[in-house]
Amino acid sequence: MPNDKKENPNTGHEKDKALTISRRGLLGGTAGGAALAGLAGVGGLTFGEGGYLLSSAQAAEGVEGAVMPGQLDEYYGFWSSGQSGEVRIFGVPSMRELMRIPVFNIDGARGWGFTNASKRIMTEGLLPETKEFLKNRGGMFMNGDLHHPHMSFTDGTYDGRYIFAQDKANSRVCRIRCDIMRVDKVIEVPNGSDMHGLRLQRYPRTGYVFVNAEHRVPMPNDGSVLEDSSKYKCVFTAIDGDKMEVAWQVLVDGNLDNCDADYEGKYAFSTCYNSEEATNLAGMTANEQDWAVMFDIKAIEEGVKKGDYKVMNGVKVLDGRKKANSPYTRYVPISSSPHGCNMAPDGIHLCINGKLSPTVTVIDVRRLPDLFANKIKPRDVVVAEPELGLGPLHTAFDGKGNAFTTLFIDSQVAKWNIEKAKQAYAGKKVDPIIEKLDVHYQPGHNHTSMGETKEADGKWLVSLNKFSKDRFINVGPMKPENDQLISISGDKMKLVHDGPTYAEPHDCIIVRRDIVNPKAVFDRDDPLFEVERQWAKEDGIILEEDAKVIRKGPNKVRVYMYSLAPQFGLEEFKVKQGDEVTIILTNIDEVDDLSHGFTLGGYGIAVEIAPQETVSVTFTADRPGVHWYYCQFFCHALHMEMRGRMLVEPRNT
Ligand code: RUQ
Ligand code: CUA
Repeated sequence: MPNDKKENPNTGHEKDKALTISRRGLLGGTAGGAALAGLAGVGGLTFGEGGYLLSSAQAAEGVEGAVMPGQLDEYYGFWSSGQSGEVRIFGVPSMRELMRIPVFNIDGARGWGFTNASKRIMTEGLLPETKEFLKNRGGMFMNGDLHHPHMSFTDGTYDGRYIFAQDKANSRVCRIRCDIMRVDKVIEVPNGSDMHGLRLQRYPRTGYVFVNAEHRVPMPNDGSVLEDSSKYKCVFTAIDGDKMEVAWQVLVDGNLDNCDADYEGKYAFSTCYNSEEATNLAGMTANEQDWAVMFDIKAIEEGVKKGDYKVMNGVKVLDGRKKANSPYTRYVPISSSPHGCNMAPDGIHLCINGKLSPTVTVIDVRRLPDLFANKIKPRDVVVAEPELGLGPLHTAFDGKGNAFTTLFIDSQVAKWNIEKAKQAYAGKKVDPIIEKLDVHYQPGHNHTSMGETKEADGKWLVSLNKFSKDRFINVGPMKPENDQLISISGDKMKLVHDGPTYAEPHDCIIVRRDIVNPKAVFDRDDPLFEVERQWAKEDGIILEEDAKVIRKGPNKVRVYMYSLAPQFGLEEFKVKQGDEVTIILTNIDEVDDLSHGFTLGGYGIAVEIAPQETVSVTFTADRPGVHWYYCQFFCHALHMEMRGRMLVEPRNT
């Protein structure tokens, strides 16, 4: 029964016991600390040396790396946010949410979806027909469904350049620059519907961004087909991550779900359900077996070179369907409806998570050349298939030969050993399962520190749980998800932290902090504001010094100003009713953390201007009168005074 409440030692009265410890005990320094040692590890509340109450971290006994207030985390976590459409930056192991990166959403705090740069980024990569569709809808999608954020690789490990993620709702893929933690590219992927699984080429570098169209749609999707399922198609897409253009697509049978790639740059893989190619639930789950699709990257590149493709919507599409008998794909039968697809850091073992089957199927990717050469049968690539529990969705790795699989229905994580699972598959009497730990509740993805790289370090495991139920005080019918942090460095898994999250992290990555080195202030020549630099050049303006209104025509003005705490370059300016006004703002403060904002009252406009950044925003001044603009980020003792007036003069006076 899903959603059953689990009896767990980490909940309930144990916590209350911790709460009844007297304040004197807390203040009692070492003695108190020693007295409390017996309680350590029993709940979210534990005590560090000197009796500090550690509410935000894993101070449980024996767990290294407690993060005290003022201390910095060892890892960056990049969390998806599902329907919220953004990427969130967490500190791990403290599990503190540090920042949000707006991506497919509109963010009124930051001006994402308001500034000219963000509007350009969100729209320029859309397909022509989508642009047409959005014409009378504000020109932009207002929502997204971001599931899978992953960092670019070089030679099998994270390189700190980019994060790529997809949007299932409107079939897009974005790229985030890690040097400034902003999106710089968004493209819509043609010929497929609802981009879901996304993983990256690991070797020699990223390279390709692999993304799966989840839902099969008629091709062409012009409204003439509903019932004829033979016209419904599904594509696997490779995007060139440097150019942010689709490199090629491969037609496949079934519904693609999740994907991954090997450590040698030779193969990519996808789980696939709905081999029935049905359009309703009963149909989709009718077959006992679905499959995982293996893609031969080199063969596909050869095929592209030889011209073995059709161009559809400007993209080269190769035929990798079963009946095409192509050199591009092989279909490995897997029990009905596999979901997660996770490559182990050993570069050998690919784990296909059963979802409706209690098993994880382990494929040895070294056997793939023989499979593609037709020397062995598809199932011959399987080297283990341990039965772990109900609802295996995703698997993470510690880099020491162990795997951690989420069991959605059992509300558990199962730790198991890959080598032992292989022995059991070969007929030996060994149990590959090492330990199971309750999580709260219904885990989807999980992820280990550096776990999808060759530098997997086996320290932390995050379980992204879909339900929180009784873990927090009731906040109404809609409750947060619950992300739990588990220490995996010892012999036993140890749950050390609950982290409530807003809708809805699906996937996350945990990256060593030395790999990620964002800037504290912008470089003045950042490409993000190249357009504004061009305008300034054209208008003879020095962005860092000038505060001026430049009339560009009878109905068009550009207003240049800088911001320097606690003042804008212009305390007032005049425009005419009906003018198209572009305000170009440059924050000349150079101090770390000194962002300003520009909110224009009654005009629905708000933007953020980070130190040394230039942003612009364009609107029509169709409301006459005096309109105050003010800085909405508290920046100075005189922050409230950081404001000015826009006078919009009526047109016919
Ligand atoms: S999927 S809960 Cu959207 Cu990554 Cu598996
Ligand atoms: Cu600038 Cu507040």
